[in-house]
Amino acid sequence: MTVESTAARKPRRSSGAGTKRASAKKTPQAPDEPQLVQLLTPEGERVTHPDYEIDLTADELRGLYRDMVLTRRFDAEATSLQRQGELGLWASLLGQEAAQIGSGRALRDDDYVFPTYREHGVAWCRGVDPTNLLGMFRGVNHGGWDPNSNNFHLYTIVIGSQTLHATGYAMGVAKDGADSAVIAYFGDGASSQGDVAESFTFSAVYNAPVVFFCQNNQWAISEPTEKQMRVPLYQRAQGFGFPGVRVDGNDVLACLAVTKSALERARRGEGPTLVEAFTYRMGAHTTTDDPTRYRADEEREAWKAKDPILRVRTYLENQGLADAAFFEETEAESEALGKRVREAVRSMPDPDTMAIFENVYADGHALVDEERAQFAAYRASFAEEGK
Ligand SMILES: Cc1ncc(C[n+]2csc(CCOP(=O)(O)OP(=O)(O)O)c2C)c(N)n1
Ligand SMILES: [Mg+2]
Repeated sequence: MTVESTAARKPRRSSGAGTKRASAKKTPQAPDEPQLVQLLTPEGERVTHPDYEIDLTADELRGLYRDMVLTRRFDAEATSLQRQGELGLWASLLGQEAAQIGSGRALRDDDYVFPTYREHGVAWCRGVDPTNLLGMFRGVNHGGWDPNSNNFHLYTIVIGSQTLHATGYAMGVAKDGADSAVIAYFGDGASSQGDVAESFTFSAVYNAPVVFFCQNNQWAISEPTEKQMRVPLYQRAQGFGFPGVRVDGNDVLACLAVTKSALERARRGEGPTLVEAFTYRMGAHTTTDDPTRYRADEEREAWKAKDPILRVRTYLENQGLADAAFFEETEAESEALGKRVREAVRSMPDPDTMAIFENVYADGHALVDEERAQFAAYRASFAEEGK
């Protein structure tokens, strides 16, 4: 069944700098709101779709639930660690668990992922140890994992640029004659970047095996989607000559089914697909942001009713696919994960301050040498002052 989007429409931002709170005015549902693919309703009811079906075992369903719970717990721990001064910054994925776990679990080991900075759930699916995600946010390294060990590229902060990396990589995959696929994650805000438009063009004309997975979480920091687009995001693909589909980004089953289908299309050599996962950023943009300054509490509340984890739990319970012991075990496991992450972050050693100059160029560079010497002299000046 294809259902009408029930997304709450954002109230317009109130004008005037320094306005404390956006008005709570609710805009009624637009009649031409595009349709989205859904397989599990917010009430935990299983529905069907003519183009996307998925048949999962009870074990697999419980696995998706567990993935989402553990990812959410990890994310909450990281937010707390930032508040305690253990991390410099954190970008929470709260609310986007289904989009990330659904798409992440659709991937094969030999597929390659190009994430942004918020893809903690996808990293989890790739087998990247969650503690490795935190080094960069603590400022002790530039990315704590080897991208090629898990086919999961380093987090990319430069908005949209990873879509070009993914496109180039996918063109290489096709030239190698491999049947693996590539997935690029990006946000609604990123979709306005020239890099994204360029990667759409190149991937279309070169038939690159890439899936563009856009998590439309409704906000790009304080900019709402009305400031990014005049047509629904997934429809942009049409102008580039490849299909676009909007999926309920809070429905892990639909995200899994739609991403699988897009990846298979890429493997068959039929080129790129744009998947728009319609979801919501429940938290702040990052820990430096205060969303109460630009969005209404009512909007967040409306999305809370579409929680991605709760609907799976309801489904598992109603269908008798999981018992109380399973939920207790998952809870205990998530507490243990929180503890492990906490301890790992606190015991991360400080890097040598001179290490920042290493690995800038493979063969070194005179300018970097000069900067290294300057910085060494600067540091030494403190020691001299202290004498
Ligand atoms: C090229 C570039 N411009 C601006 C920024 C600053 N910036 C960081 S996050 C962000 C918003 C991104 O929004 P979206 O793509 O919707 O992703 P989300 O954070 O919502 O997941 C911006 C503008 C940046 N990092 N890179
Ligand atoms: Mg966004």
